[in-house]
Amino acid sequence: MRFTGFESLLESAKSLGRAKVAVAAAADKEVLEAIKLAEKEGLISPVLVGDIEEIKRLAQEIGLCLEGAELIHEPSPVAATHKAIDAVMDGQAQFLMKGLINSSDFLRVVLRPERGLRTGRLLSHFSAFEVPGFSRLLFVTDGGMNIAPDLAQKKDILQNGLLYLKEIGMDLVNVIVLAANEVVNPKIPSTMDAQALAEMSQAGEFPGAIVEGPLALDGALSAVALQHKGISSQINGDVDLLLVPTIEVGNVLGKSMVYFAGATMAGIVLGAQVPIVLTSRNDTPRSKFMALTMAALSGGSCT
Ligand code: COD
Repeated sequence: MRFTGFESLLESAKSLGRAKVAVAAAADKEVLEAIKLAEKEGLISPVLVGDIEEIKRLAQEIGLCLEGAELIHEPSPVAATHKAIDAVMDGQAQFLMKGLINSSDFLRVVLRPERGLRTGRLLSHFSAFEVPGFSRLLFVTDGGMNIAPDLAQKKDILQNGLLYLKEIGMDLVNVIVLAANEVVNPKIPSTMDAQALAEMSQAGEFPGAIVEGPLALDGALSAVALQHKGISSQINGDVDLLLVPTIEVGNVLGKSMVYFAGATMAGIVLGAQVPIVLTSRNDTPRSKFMALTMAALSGGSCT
C-alpha cells in the first residue's frame, strides 16, 4: 500500500476514531486552527495546556468551539510542556503536540529522564511531503531532531521510520540513503554510512524495505538520471523514504520542497512512548493538521 497524498492518510486516520492530543503551549493561532480542522474531521479531541485567557481569545477569533476541549492553565511554555507530558503519562492523552515553544526547549522536556517520554530507543524526526506533480507522499528522515547522526543512529532513525510506515500500512518501503554522489569515498563519511546501510539491507536487517545508497537526489527520484549516470538500482527512481545524512540536509531539502515546489510538509517525532507532533512556527494550519493526522494514525484512538 502507498499513500497518494495527505487525503489518503486522512481517510485511513478517520476510520480509527478520535484520539486525545495534549498540546503544549497551545496559545497559538495556527496550532488552534489545525486543532479545529482535526476536530471537525473527527480525528482528535484536545487537552490544551497554556495561557487559558489567550487560548480562549484565539479560539473565539478563529471560531474554534472549546466545549469538548480540556483546558489546563500554564502560561510558561516549558512548564506547559511538562504538564502536557504529564497528561500523556497519566493516560489523559494518546499523543503530544508542540505549540508555541522553541523546538529544542520542547524536545529537552520530552527527553527528561524522569517524567519524559523516552523509551530507550533513539527519538527521531520523520516528515511527509505532498509535492504537486509527484504521484505519492515522499517521506524524509531526520531533518528535525538528530543533528549529525553516526551510523548506529542512522540505523535507529531508519528503523523508527520503517516501523511507523509498516504500522500505517506500507508493507514494502523503498529507501534511498542520500549523499552528494554515488561513489563511496572515505573523505565523504555519508557515502560510507550509506554503503553500510545498503549492505545491512542486503543481509536482511530491514525486512519490508529495500535500502540503497549512496545516491544523490537525482538518482533517488529519476530512472532517467540513473540511466544517464549508468547506475543500476532496484528502486529505479521509485523512492518512498529519503534518509538524509544531517539535520541541515533534511531541513533544506524539506524547505526547498515547500518554498520552491509548493509542497505541504507534515512532521512528527518517532521513537518516544507516543507520537509527537513537532511542527515549526511557519508551517501552515493544513501542514500542522496533516502532522496531527500522521500522529493520530499511529497514536491509537479512544472512541
Ligand atoms: N533520542 C533519545 N535520547 C536523546 C536524543 C534522541 N534523539 N538526543 C539526546 N538524547 C539524550 C542523550 O542521550 C542524553 O541523555 C540527553 O538526551 C541529553 O543529550 P544532549 O546533551 O546530546 O542533548 P541536548 O539536550 O543538548 O539536545 C537534544 C536536542 C534534541 C534538543 C538537540 O539535539 C536539538 O536541539 N536538536 C535539533 C532540534 C531542532 O532545532 N529542530 C529544528 C526543526 S523543528
